[in-house]
Amino acid sequence: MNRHLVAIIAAAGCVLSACSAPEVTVDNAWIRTPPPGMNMTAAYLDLHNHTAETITLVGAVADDFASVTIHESRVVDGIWEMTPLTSLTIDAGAQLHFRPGGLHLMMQQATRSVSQGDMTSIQLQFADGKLVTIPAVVHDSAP
Ligand SMILES: [Cu+2]
Repeated sequence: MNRHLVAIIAAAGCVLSACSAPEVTVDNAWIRTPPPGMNMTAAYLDLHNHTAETITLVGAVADDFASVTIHESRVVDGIWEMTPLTSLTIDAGAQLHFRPGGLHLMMQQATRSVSQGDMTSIQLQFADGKLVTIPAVVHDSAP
């Protein structure tokens, strides 16, 4: 077998197994159906940093919302408040869970109406320039 062919087979195997390269994965992404008459809502997901380095989430964009910001809900003096975050670091090997009542992506300025079962797309932006595009399904309540 010539060297060229070996290289091609190795490359093909790499595609099939995703090279098992360390990467950032996003699972269980969903967007809550915007309340009637509202053009904003929140998105939730699980983010897993499989790499050996700390990564920093710096923002996101979405197909169906003109504005996406990282928010954290917390209770301040007995009142629920949402704090915008400019970035979020995820340690090597760590997971972050965006959940109702905690971290979420604030989705504002909807550019089309979405409803239960619709698929939409979110693109996460990291400080190193990495972009991770994920599908998100629209649900009336937490799936
Ligand atoms: Cu919010």
